[in-house]
Amino acid sequence: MATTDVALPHSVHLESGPNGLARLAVRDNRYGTAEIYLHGAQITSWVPPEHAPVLWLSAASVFADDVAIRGGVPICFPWFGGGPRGDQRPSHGYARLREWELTRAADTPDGVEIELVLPHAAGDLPLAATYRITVGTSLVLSLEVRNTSGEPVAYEEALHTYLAVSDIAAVGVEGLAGEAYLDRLGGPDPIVQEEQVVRVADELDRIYVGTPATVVVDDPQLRRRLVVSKTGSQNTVVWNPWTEKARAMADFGDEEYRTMLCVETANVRTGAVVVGPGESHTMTATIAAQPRP
Ligand code: TA6
Repeated sequence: MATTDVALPHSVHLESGPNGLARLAVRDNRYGTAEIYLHGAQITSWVPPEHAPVLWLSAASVFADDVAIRGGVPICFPWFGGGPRGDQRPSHGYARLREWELTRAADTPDGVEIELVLPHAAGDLPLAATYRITVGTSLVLSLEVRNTSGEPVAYEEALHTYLAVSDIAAVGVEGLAGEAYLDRLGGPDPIVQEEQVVRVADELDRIYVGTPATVVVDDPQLRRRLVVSKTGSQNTVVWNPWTEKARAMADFGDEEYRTMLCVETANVRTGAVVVGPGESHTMTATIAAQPRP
C-alpha cells in the first residue's frame, strides 16, 4: 500500500519539505505540532503546547535522499556506528537513509498515532521493521522488529534522540548514577559513573550498558526537565560532539552543539538483540517535557 493511499485524520497533513522530501505534519491543538519525514521515518520536530521545541534540528541539516537528517530522532538500524566489528556501512545502518512507507495514521484518545514500515531491499537482513509514533502528552516512539527468516538474527538499534537544550553548559543529566558505561573516547573497559549528575564540558560519547534507567535532562534556563524513559532497551547512549567534532561535521552549524544533547535509547554491542525465527522485539522510548519548579 502506498503512502498516498492511507487515509489521514484531520490533524495530519502529507506535504513537501525541503528539496521535496515528503513529510507528515501533525498540527493538533491538544498535543502541539510535529513533523515526520518519510526519509528515515525521522521525526524532526515535536513542540508540545506551552513548550519550546523538545527535539533539536540543525539549521545546517542537509535534506537529501542519500544523507541522514541532522537532528530529531534518526533510527539507527540494523547496526550502530560501524557495527560490532566497526566495518559495516553506511554508519548507523541503512534504515535512516531509506524512504519508509506510511501504513496508518489515526487520531486516538492517547494522541495522533502514525505507523511506518521499512521497505525491504536486496542485501537487507531478514528483519521487518515497523515504527509507531504517538504524538500525545508525551512523544512515544516504538520500533518493532520481526525476524522473517528461519534462523536467529542479531541486530543493533538506537533511537538517536537529539534533545533541544538552552545551553549544554547549563544542563545536568540525571538518572545514570551507579551505571556502567563504555567511554567511546577512552579505553575498552566499562567505567561506573560515580557522579549523581553528568555535566558536559567537552566532547562526550558514552554507551551505558545493561541499564533500564530513565534519564532526565534538567534545564534551569528553559525551566523544564526532559524525561526519557524506555522499555526493551539495554543501552543508553549520551553524546555531545563539542567544538572540534561539531566543526568537522558540515551539517552542524557553528556553536549549534551548545543547544543539543543526544540521549539515545538503544540495544547495541553487548546489548544487541538476537531475535528467533518468526519472533519480534520491540524497543520503546517515551519523551516527556515537564515544567521545572
Ligand atoms: O551516538 C553517538 C554517535 O555514535 C557519535 O559517535 C557520532 O558519530 C554520532 O553518533 C553521529 O553520527 P552520524 O553518523 O549521524 O554523524
